[in-house]
Order: sequence, then structure tokens, then C-alpha cells
Amino acid sequence: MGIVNVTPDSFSDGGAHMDPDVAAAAARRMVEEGAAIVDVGGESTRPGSEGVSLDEELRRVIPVLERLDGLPVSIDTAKSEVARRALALGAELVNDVTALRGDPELAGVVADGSAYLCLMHMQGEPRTMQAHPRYDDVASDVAAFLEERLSFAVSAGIPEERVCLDPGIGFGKTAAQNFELIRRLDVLLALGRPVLVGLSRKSSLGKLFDPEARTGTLAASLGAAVAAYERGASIFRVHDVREHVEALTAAGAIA
Ligand code: HH2
Repeated sequence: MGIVNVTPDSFSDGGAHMDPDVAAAAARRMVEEGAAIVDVGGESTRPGSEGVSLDEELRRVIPVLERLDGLPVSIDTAKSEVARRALALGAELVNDVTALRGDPELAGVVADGSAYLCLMHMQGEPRTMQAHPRYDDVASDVAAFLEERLSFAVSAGIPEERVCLDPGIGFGKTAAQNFELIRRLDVLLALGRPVLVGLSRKSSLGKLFDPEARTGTLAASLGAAVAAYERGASIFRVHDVREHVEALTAAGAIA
């Protein structure tokens, strides 16, 4: 899954794709490089971020989606109206970092649109989530949350076969908790759904080398993706598609 953030403030590629033609070209290149899907988002969820209005989010993503006709697209949104418009423009998957807790109408939009859905774990909200992340046991707590959200999605009419689960790397977690979640990915895989991981360029990877780092390097991202792959992750949300395709293809050939 290639990342196309149409935002001025995303933590690693903020501002890079504000022009819809540039964003669409980046998305097309990612598919050529081997992305199975491109994830278009108009709202940054980096730690400390405040969120954007519906109008602003639509203004950012609709012109990009209009240019991606025929490409496999995922919409990274928690807003039902953004999802509705994106699905009408051909998006296939709704990637909701609130796991259907943000907008009461989103589940119905996903169900009615026969869309795929990614349910992600987050403790707290982006503005404050990194302040005091707390878990009894991070892997079991995240698994229990995702199990409950999966049941909710199914009860709202979304077939279980259309849902993937995501531990939400960096969303209300310390670096150690992020790494433990990947190390113990089997606890999430036991829920029976494909697991998506978003490790790409995240600060936990940068902090291995510099405690003040706000992003991780490409090399660290590749190492982490391979480690997650070996533990059973099957969808990788990444900025650098070609490099991840190469690294994961090599890991797959050996596995
Ligand atoms: N991470 C980000 C955004 N959306 N969605 C899923 N399912 N999993 C993730 O780990 C995830 C996500 C944050 O990364 P990015 O989009 O690069 O930055 P920002 O939120 O600042 O736009």
C-alpha cells in the first residue's frame, strides 16, 4: 500500500503532494513500482495534529481521486462523507484510523459501498496520544480492541472477509510498545484477518539512532517491514514502494 498524503503537515511527506497532478503522478508511479493499492489521505494524524474540516479534506482529496480513475485506491479517512465520495469515484478500501469510532455513519457507507475496510488501533487521539500510553499487556489489549471493532463492523453489515486489522504503529504507543506489537504479531493474527502494518519512516525507527528523531530512515523502515513480514504481516503501508517491493520480494523468496 503506497502512501499519498495530500496534506501540508504529514510527518514525513507533508506538502509533497498538495498539487493534485503531482499527487496523481506519485500514485501512478507507486502502482508501476508494485503497489497493490494507493492510500490517499487528506488529514494528518501525526502526534499533536488537530484534524481538518470536512470541506478542507474534500478539497484536498477529491481532485486527486478524480485523476486516479482505474487505479486501485484506498481512502484514508474517518469521515463518512469523504468515504462516500471516494467510493463513488472508485476507491475500494476505507482506511479508518478510528476503527469506526469517529463517525457513526461510516460503517453504513462501507457496508453499502461493498468496500474493504482497515480497522486500526489507536489509544487516545492524535492531539494527545503520545503523552502517556498505558497498557496492561500491549499485544492482548490491542487484540481485544480489534476483536471488538471487528464484531462491530460485522454487526453493521460489513463482511468479515472484507476487513483487515492494524496495530496502529505510533498511535498512542511508545517505541518499545510498537516493537513488542510487531514481535508478538501472532496475537493479532489469531483474530483470523490479514494484518496491515504502517512502520514506514515512523519516529520509533528514527529513535533507535537519535532520541530526538521525528522520522525513521528508509533502511530502518525496510528492516522493520521484513521483520513484520516474517511474523505474518501481509499488507505494508509505505512511502517508498519500489524499495519495499524489492526488500519484501527478497524476504519472500527466502521464506
Ligand atoms: N499511519 C498513518 C496514517 N494512517 N493508517 C493505517 N491503517 N496504519 C497506519 O500506521 C497509519 C495510517 C500516519 O502516517 P502518515 O500518513 O505518513 O502521516 P500523517 O498521519 O502525518 O499524514
